[in-house]
Amino acid sequence: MDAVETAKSGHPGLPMGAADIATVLFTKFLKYDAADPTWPDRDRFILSAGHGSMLLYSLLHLTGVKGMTVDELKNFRKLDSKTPGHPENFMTPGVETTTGPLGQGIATAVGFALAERMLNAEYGNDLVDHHTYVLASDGDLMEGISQEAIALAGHLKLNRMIVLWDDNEISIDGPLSLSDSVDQVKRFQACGWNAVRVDGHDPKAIQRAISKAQKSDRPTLIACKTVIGYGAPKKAGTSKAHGEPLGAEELAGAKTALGWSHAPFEIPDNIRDAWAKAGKKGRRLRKAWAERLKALPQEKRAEFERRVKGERPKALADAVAKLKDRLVAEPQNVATRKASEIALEVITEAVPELVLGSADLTPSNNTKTKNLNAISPGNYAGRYIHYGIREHGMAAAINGIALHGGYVPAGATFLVFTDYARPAMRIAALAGIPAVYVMTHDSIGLGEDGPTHQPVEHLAALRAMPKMRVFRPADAIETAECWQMALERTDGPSTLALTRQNLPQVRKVGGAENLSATGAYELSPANGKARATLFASGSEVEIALAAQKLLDEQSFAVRVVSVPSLDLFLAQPEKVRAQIIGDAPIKVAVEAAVRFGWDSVIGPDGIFVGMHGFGASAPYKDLYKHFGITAEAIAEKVLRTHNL
Ligand SMILES: Cc1ncc(C[n+]2csc(CCOP(=O)(O)OP(=O)(O)O)c2C)c(N)n1
Repeated sequence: MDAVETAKSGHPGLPMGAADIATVLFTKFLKYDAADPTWPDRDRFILSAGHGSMLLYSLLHLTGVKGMTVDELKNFRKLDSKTPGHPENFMTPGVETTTGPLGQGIATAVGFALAERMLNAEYGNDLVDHHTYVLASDGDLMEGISQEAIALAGHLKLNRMIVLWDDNEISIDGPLSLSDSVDQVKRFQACGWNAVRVDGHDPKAIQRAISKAQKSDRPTLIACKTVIGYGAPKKAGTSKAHGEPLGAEELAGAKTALGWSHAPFEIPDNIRDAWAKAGKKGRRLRKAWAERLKALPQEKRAEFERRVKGERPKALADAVAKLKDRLVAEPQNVATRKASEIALEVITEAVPELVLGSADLTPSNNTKTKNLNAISPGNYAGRYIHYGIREHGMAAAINGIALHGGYVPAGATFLVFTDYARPAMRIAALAGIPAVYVMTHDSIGLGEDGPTHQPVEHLAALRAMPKMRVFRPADAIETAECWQMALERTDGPSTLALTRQNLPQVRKVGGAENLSATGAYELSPANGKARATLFASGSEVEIALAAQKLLDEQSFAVRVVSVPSLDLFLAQPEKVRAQIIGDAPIKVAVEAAVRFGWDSVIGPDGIFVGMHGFGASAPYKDLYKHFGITAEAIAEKVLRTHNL
């Protein structure tokens, strides 16, 4: 109440209404040690309703997490505080994941709970044995993503996942009855969960429900009936308690009603001591765990530590270099989705923490290599996840798997359906989560499925997302290089845009040097002084090379620059960019997508050969002709511009 009042903004209602639930959880159940909020075998607590952040910050402060001082509470929502408006895992010790967009937390928690079971299957109960608790609000459960999440968790029998629902029947517009009449208990039960109702202000009832949930063979929903803004004389139980400071009068009234006579931010010693004790509750367990880790054979221990720290194995670079040499010796004219599979055959061996999966497009995405076994309900020894047709749920689960630690997750669907996954991909970018998205069928090159399935604006939209890296490799060698960069990246997500259609192998050199690392490089120099530069990505590199040949035949020298990652290229120092862009007077960009973004390379007067609207349904070669993305069209445009 005091922090929200001081900040003059924020959400007091949830922290006040859910304080009883949180107190039972943190003092009686949560396995954690405030002295080490990153201990790998801690229970995870995820505040899905991120707007109630002050509840989480209060808990971190009271239990004694280092750095979470009372001053941080006083600086709630101020620049550079550890107490931003919504929880950010990269700013605040003890915050497991960024939440705020409703539904993301509960869906991310599925990934946490799954990663726990998978790591347990690899390392056993001695090292991995914890729960994932979620505090979710009405809004979390109304969002569509919650359905994908709970259906997946129920199907996989993720019994370490326990959701405490702050069932207060209030949202921003007023009573929930304005817009919702779902029986959530029945919905969760239908999805394979235990679901029970308790009085959310009865600590004993909450305690009994959590105890029972811990013994279940299924995930559990505990619907905790609460009063939003509990204690506030006029605002309790109304939407007025949701998202604004209580105001002096209401705040004073609430303190009286709750029997609290202390000054703002003042915590009496007996209460502080009790919470500090709760914060130390897991210390003995953590120390015993550390002893068990120490007792492991050196190699196994080092591998576990490497994985939970998120360090990549040295074998990755070697494996990719070897593969590239093999591809130079035996060129593969395959779709880049197939090239990705070829790369994954060796990369999955080199990177044991890489976990793949698809939203029901496994045979199209080519993500399941022969050496990977799929996990199934109750059997988590495997590295492949059938996410079902749940792109959004998949992307959020991937965030949770990565944040849990021990794994690098990659999920797949068609590039056009990044729209269905985008809110979770945005969390990955914002929170710096190293997730990989394998997005195949990346243009009109997918052909007959038509414009509903043909992405045109998606590359630009993903490139516009800060910290998202977008790769669009041109052949099998670039695909291997892009996979290497995606996996070596530990500070954010990567999207691999891959073709359905076959492509020739355009790269002639292999070796350890990753030519894609600057995002763009000269693939084919001009035969003489270049009069134009053709920049192309992915499947259009082949077309640019054909145009180069046509122009060469007319004694018009042009160079071709392959651009496997436009955003990475644009992030290079000016000098590097200038050198690769070169000084040929005519600049052409070729990409079977919209122009947005390419002006940074070719300028507003550069020639763009690509898409200017939605695609169409036809065999892909006909589409390339229809939309004018051909070598002839490029050559003709270059010569016309030259002759102007
Ligand atoms: C995806 C998304 N849509 C909208 C919002 C804005 N918003 C924040 S809280 C909230 C609903 C509040 O109701 P509830 O979830 O029941 O929380 P409570 O009022 O109980 O705190 C909304 C619509 C959001 N944070 N995320």
